[in-house]
Amino acid sequence: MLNEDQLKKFDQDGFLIIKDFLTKEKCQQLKTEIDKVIETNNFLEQIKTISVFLADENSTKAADEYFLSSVDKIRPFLEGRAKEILEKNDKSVKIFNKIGHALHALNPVFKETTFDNQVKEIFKSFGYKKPIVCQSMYIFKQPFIGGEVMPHQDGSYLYTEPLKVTGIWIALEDCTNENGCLEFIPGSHKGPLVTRFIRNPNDEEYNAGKFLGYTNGVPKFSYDNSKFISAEVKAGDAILIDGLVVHRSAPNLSAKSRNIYTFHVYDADGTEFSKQNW
Ligand SMILES: O=C(O)CCC(=O)C(=O)O
Repeated sequence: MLNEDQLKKFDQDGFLIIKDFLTKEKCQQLKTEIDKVIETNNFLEQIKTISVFLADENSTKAADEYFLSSVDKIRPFLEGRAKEILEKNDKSVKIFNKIGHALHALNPVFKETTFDNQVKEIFKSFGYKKPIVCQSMYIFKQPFIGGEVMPHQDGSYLYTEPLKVTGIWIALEDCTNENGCLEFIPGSHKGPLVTRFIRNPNDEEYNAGKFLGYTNGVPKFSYDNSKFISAEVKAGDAILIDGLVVHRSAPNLSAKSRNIYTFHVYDADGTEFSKQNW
């Protein structure tokens, strides 16, 4: 269970670091498992035939379809520079950006971590009565080419009415300013949800392939850069993330990867998961 000080800090900042959430051995086990997932699913071969290079701001019909249908699958997504690297046939550069979005449901090792007792205790502390895991991601932040994650609120993508969504983000490697640790605007969860990312309600546009869009513009441009603070953490530490707190991560230009596992949870008791969500 979270203690009173931790709950107070979470309420004040909108995020909370929990030291030593996983052992170093467990972190290694998850890293080894993701390598197995890539290998056994033949992802490196698969991506040569899938001409989908997902880039948030450059969404195409095929990329949207690939993304939308990944909700109940274990699927690779590529770094923005992957195409260029594949074309050069440079095997030394790792190109997976993330694997999503159902490791928690389909892979026994990730399932065990996600539904662990200490996770259940955290959601009890937050007063969740019927916690539901709605997505999970393994994010690599590869050396040199790891892409930025633009400033956002998770509630924009995983909206419930009323909003009750929390992310658990677990560092599997040391995360620093050099390799693109998370950055937050403390207290920003007290503010409103700035925009939502929804399925296009206009049938004509939807049928023409414009599947997704923001209700109030791309969040990237909505925040004051000077307000962000870094949350550097060690391998095994976790960060709890309120659905409204503004956070981001910079590109990784360093030689060290920044692997993490994250999943998001909402309370199905007393809230409704929006049908407009991706
Ligand atoms: O790992 C990152 O850089 C971003 C992850 C994130 O924004 C999230 O899990 O909500």
